[in-house]
Amino acid sequence: MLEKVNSVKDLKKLNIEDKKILAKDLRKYILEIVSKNGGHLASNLGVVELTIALHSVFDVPEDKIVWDVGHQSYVHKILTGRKDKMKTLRKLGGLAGFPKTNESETDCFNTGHSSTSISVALGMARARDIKGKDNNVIAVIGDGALTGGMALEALNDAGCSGTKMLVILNDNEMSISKNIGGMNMFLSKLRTKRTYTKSNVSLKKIINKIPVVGKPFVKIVQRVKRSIKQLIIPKMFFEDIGFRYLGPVDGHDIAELERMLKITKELDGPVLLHVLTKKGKGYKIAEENPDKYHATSPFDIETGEAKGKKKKDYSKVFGEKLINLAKENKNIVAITASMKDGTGLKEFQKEFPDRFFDIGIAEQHAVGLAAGMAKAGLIPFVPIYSSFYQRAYDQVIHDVAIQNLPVIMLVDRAGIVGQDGETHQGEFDMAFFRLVPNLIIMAPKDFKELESMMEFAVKIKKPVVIRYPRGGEDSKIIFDKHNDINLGRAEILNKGKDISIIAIGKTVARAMEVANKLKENNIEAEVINARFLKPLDRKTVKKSIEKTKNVVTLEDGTIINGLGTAIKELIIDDNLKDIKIKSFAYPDEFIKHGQVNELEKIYHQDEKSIYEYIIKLKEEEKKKKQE
Ligand SMILES: Cc1ncc(C[n+]2csc(CCOP(=O)(O)OP(=O)(O)O)c2C)c(N)n1
Repeated sequence: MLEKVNSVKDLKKLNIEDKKILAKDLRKYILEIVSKNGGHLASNLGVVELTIALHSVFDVPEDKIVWDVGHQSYVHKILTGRKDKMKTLRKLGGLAGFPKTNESETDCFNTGHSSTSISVALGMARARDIKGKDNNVIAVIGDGALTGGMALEALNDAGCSGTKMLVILNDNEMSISKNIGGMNMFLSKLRTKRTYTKSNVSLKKIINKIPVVGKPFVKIVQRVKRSIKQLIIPKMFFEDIGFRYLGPVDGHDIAELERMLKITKELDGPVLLHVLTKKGKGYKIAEENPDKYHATSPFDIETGEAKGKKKKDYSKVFGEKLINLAKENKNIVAITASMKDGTGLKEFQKEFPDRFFDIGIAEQHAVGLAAGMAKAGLIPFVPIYSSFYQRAYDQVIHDVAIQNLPVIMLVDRAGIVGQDGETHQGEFDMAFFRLVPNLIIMAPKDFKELESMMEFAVKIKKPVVIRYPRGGEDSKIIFDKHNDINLGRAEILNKGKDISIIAIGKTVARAMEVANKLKENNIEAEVINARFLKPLDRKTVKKSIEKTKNVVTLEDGTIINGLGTAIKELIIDDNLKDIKIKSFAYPDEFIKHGQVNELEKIYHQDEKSIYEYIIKLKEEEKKKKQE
């Protein structure tokens, strides 16, 4: 059936039985693609019927469908003319793993971070009204994403707006792992009321068909039903805040979904349709382990086993070290914003369930909560991915830094992350944290140094940021010496007189690789592991620069306001003369998806580019001297 469907136009011609076959084909195709390219599997398998129904009832691009997070948009992509291109999913130059307006006019908004869809959809609906148009606007949001503050702020606004819009709550009881929190408790009460709304809606339709008395009568009946509903479902939250609530509806029943969606089209004001889906639906291995297959690297379809061996990564090292530290110090607690697997906290939760807090997709709250805990004598560790720390920026400044509270902020997936693309690249954290007073900002060169930095962070009793990349130690360089961590002190890893290579975090290993290669050309590079972006070890850096007069800085982040900027400031502030400096960092732009090593090459951050720059520099220097 999938062969026949190249667009939503083709889809709309199918009957329900054909659509059921199409759903099967779509699942098979998604499985085939994701097992090869990696990507978000379970969420997409869960929304196959919902996406078919949406595109059967609504008309994109006139109608606007805003996919929250956007990780579940694969079916949408396939049905909107990108079927064949799916083979390029998440690859360099290929389709993105999230909606992109420049990919298709049916992607009405770029997403990637959670909980944005209701705000955006409300904005589009208000714009529609002001412009006198009549298109539909739909936000598709998961129960996990609904735990995010932005989604709740938007519900609050939309509910009283009177604006016609549809929020589809795709409820699979899962965030990445099991969903948590008060909203989840509330939803679980609604989930059990399966039959209620079905009869409610059909009754309304029947009454509506009665001539003359129909419309006024239906209003009275609805009022009565609303009060009955209040009795059956205690505190009917959505209706209380101004939404018309419909559901729950079986999210794998295409006919029922289409029927309900058609009804929502006829209703004015904000409507919430509660859809129950199963994460991983149709692929048993993912149904049984929806968290594991939420996002996956390439795997074998038969066994579900990952292709290629999973190497130890920084998140795991962090999680293991935290357990050790917590055994010695009862004040240590851990907070995650719905990412316990990704950030390496799964085992910590098992070991210290009372000192572990999964607080939903709520990065702002995570940092605010940590600040309160720190003020009251605890030592909170808060690992959040770099790009999601953007959410908690004010909390870091206002709740943590101003009060100089000992919150330990682990910036996971810092730097270029690869295939998730521009919304997920972690290139900005050094830039935005560096300008915050009181923060101590570090990045380890390897696993061992991460452990030492964590120990140091516990001792120093100040706000600390430790950033580390996605993945593990991916260099041939093995550091055998590990100096103690001292506040604001860098370490010199290689002495040299010809050029200073100052690096931080994962780029330190690259600096050593380059230095080793330069040795073969009789160029002696001094390699400095900065360790601290803030406070910078001005003394060590200055001494080296004054000696070599040539500086290269390396960092896995944006060119603006990172290590390179800090060194340039030092050169100017301290009036160092005749210095040549080149900063290797990412340009002032959003970095698209692709493998990390591919992107490093494109942006000239790889070993070869750095090596060649230095060789050229030294050749030019030589020429000048000879002249
Ligand atoms: C601000 C932010 N924090 C964390 C994430 C990582 N993340 C991606 S999907 C997801 C879970 C979403 O759950 P839900 O909305 O229920 O969708 P499902 O995958 O269950 O369909 C999380 C935590 C994110 N994308 N954005």
